[in-house]
Amino acid sequence: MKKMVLMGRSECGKTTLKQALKGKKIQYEKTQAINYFDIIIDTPGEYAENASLARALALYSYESDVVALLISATEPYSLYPPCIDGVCTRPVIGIVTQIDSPYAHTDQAIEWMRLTGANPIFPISSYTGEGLWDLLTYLREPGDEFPFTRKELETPREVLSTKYEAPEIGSSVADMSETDFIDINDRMQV
Ligand SMILES: Nc1nc2c(ncn2[C@@H]2O[C@H](COP(=O)(O)OP(=O)(O)OP(=O)(O)O)[C@@H](O)[C@H]2O)c(=O)[nH]1
Ligand SMILES: [Mg+2]
Repeated sequence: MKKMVLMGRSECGKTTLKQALKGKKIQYEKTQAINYFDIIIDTPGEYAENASLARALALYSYESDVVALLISATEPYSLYPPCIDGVCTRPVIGIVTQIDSPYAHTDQAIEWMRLTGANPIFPISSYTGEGLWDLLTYLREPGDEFPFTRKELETPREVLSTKYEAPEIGSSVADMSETDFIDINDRMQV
């Protein structure tokens, strides 16, 4: 599978997408640092929001095969300037997240993403699973076998916690290693 780095402002849904692509349940987890020991490199949104930290993102594009720019379909504006696909030496794809939200204006977000030069663009929902199979198929390399079927991937996830409905302090947090699916890394070669 192609190694992909996720970039985009805080709360656009990078970590949730990573959990959904790996077949896990959804549990809110603030990204504190870049995690690059994985087939999907997850970055904190602050790196995309702050000019000096953004330079670090450029370095992680070299660690990956594909750079994914994310924008939430609920965003009232776009963080990205036009034609930024040319600034890195990797293919740049666009991911429009949270298309299941009642506040989503997906067409507008796709248009903003198109202006960046990202291609192709995948509208997805990590909650419902919509669009995830197309994204995984894009990342697939010869010989890759997914540990779940399309139907399983597109089954709505159990959302254990969100940023706004966090578990109460003191209550136990679910063990994310206990999932219904096999982790995609179990069968993938990085
Ligand atoms: N409705 C809906 N909500 C989503 C979806 N994906 C993420 N969210 C919610 O959006 C909030 C932020 O998601 P995260 O995945 O933590 O966002 P992030 O981009 O990793 O944020 P940082 O780590 O701060 O950069 C959480 O409450 C998620 O549950 C989705 O597909 N649909
Ligand atoms: Mg995160």
